[in-house]
Amino acid sequence: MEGVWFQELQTKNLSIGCSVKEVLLKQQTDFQKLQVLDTDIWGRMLVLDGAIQTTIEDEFVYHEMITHVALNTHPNPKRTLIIGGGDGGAIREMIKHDTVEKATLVEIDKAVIEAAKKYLPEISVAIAGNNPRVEVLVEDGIKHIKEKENYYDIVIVDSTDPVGPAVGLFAKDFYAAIHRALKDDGIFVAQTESPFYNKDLIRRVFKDISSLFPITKLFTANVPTYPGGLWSFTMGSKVYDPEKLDMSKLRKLDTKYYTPEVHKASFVLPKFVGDLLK
Ligand code: AG3
Repeated sequence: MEGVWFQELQTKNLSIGCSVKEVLLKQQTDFQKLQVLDTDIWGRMLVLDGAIQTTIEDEFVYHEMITHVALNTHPNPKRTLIIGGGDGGAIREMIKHDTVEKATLVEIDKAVIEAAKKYLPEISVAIAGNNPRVEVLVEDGIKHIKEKENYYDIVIVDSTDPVGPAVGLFAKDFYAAIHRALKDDGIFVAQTESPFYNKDLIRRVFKDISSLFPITKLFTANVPTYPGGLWSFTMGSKVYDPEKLDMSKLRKLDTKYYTPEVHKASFVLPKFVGDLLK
């Protein structure tokens, strides 16, 4: 191993590493430790509290899947919200849907937004310009959601891991507040970590969301830079079933990972993942 390497300790006993060309930013924000590294294998990479959040090479998988599965399940999503996601990747995907009139991003850490604008322009493109359909708020997502009722068509939680500042974003009372903030046919999606290394979390979150939403489903995608590679998302929907759609009617989108077939297939779970939900 030569030169400078970055290493994320993914679990107590496992790490993932890559060689680093350049350290672009290293900063302690009011909320977390923030790094932007230029890596040989994945290009520029955003790291928060030591955990890889997104990289230029593989960001499309996560950002397309956390948004399009929900938005394409809704026939007419107009008012949409992302909690977290200060890098801008999810909202960039969201506004690919022409139905969306106002897409709001609520990020608690302004420094993440600023770092993304400066070092990850491909990802932050939608929050960097003055797009009239995009609203960026620097505030606590939990507080924001508690103030809304019967308001959003879609709520997406694009959080960090369930440690430190993000713990409250995996709590049942937060999910209940999201349920209230959604319209009668609203849809909610949260990133819910690795089926290999976060089994208890996935079980617990699925149970909590099922107790609130009549239709609760888990879907997966492959993100090479996240622990285990296989990543989970949990959806709560009040009316629309993401598996009972006329696939030929889905909105056509310019994407690299998401297709109507991938939408459908993402709900087909490996047995050990399906078993977590029983
Ligand atoms: N949010 C989920 C990142 C989780 C990765 N965990 C880890 N590397 N230990 C990503 C934010 C991208 N918008």
